[in-house]
Amino acid sequence: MSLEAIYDAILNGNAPAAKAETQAELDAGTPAETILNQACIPAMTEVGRLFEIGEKFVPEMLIAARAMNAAMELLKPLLVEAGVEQIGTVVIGTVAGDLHDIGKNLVAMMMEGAGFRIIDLGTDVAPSRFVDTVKAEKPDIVAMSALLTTTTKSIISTIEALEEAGVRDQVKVMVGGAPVTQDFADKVGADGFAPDAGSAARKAKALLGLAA
Ligand code: B1M
Repeated sequence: MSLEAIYDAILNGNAPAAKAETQAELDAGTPAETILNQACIPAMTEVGRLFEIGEKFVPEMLIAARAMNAAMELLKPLLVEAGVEQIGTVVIGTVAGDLHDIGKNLVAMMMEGAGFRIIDLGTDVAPSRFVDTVKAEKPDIVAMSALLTTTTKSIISTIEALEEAGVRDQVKVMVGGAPVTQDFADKVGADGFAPDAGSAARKAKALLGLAA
């Protein structure tokens, strides 16, 4: 039992071990946030590095992601404070063409923990779905995640769709994901950007004028 064992289990795509080691670490009193930041996220980062240099392939990335999700099932209830007062509504999704959802799920979780009601549209979310949900649910924030350089274009088309539907001014738009930068956010006219899940929750509160 150790953070290293969780790291190894995710890196090797061993979901049962990832779950068992995470539970053992929690039972030993290690905070959920420590497990997330010192084992789970570094393991997925290493998976990405190995993919980049051709030492891991897509199926291995997928089973590593499943192992990460197995650990996250245990961590989520602890990261999200129970019964916090709702401070606003966030519609979140991974943009059209993009199936990555681990980072988006973490952002949603941290925002939920900060007190937001979350409407999670999932992955590969078409601009029209964001628009329809804004009209139906009147959220305070639309949060878009993109993990592929190619799908950052979907952020632009979603903002355009919100403008065309006449609802862009009714919401704050937040963007993030590995290829997204503050500079990109400024260029596409987003209201906010955050580099990671913790700062995304703080940014969401700041956009609504609430203390972070
Ligand atoms: Co993909 N993939 N993938 N992949 N994958 C990347 C993103 C890649 C960088 C790997 C690489 O080349 N090194 C690369 C993208 C290159 C690029 O475009 N620049 C890549 C590729 C190429 C692909 C495919 C095209 C591979 C192929 O089929 N040839 C394919 C595309 C499929 C598609 O989407 N249409 C693909 C598929 C997959 C899997 C399905 C196998 C799997 C996803 C499983 C899943 O998500 N359920 C997968 C995985 C696991 C990865 C890596 C290894 C890990 C991503 C991850 O979960 N990171 C990734 C390499 C890497 O990132 N190192 C890679 C951990 C997560 C916690 O971080 O998502 O960055 P991240 O989220 C962070 C921040 O970015 C931020 O907060 C999060 C938490 O701190 N954040 C926000 C995210 N959203 C935010 C929103 C905000 C604010 C902050 O406000 C709204």
